[in-house]
Amino acid sequence: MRWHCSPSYCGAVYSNNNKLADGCEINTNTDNNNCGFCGNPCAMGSTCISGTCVPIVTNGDFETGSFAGWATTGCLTSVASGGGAQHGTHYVSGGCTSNPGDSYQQTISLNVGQMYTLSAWYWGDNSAAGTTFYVGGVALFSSADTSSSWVHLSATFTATSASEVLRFTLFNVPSFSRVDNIVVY
Ligand SMILES: [Ca+2]
Repeated sequence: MRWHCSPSYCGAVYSNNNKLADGCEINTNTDNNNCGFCGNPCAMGSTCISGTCVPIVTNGDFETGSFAGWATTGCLTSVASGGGAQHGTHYVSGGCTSNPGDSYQQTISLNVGQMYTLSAWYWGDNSAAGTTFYVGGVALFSSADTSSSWVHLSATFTATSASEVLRFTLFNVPSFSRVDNIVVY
């Protein structure tokens, strides 16, 4: 089967005509490689929702220098800047000393049934530190690394709702853990 995404061949905008035999089954409302129209790919970190490429995570790199887009609860929490970032110049610096520690969350829009990857970077040190990332209340990955270096964490998941809560927790005894560069793609 050869898959087509040609308006002249399949019809304008929505190229899924539900006729499997002709191969015009690309849904330009949700296809990340053909978003809105054929041959229009979404950049990494954005997804095709109703034919428009939209960023999935708001301020996932914390380069606003603030928690814009995130709801936070916790103890000693800030967006730090300087050479300690994994990407750019800003990152989360969280210092709750009790496990699981600070909590950060936002609601993200997804296409139901589509597989996504959650990618994030974590940095911990001292006697005990850790992070856990959740989508829709399900823990996707954790780390208790204390090596004082950036660790890359990632996992795939399939969206079961068009609107899911992305959340992570962070603690460190007795200092600060870091998180940076959170991307869903
Ligand atoms: Ca950053």
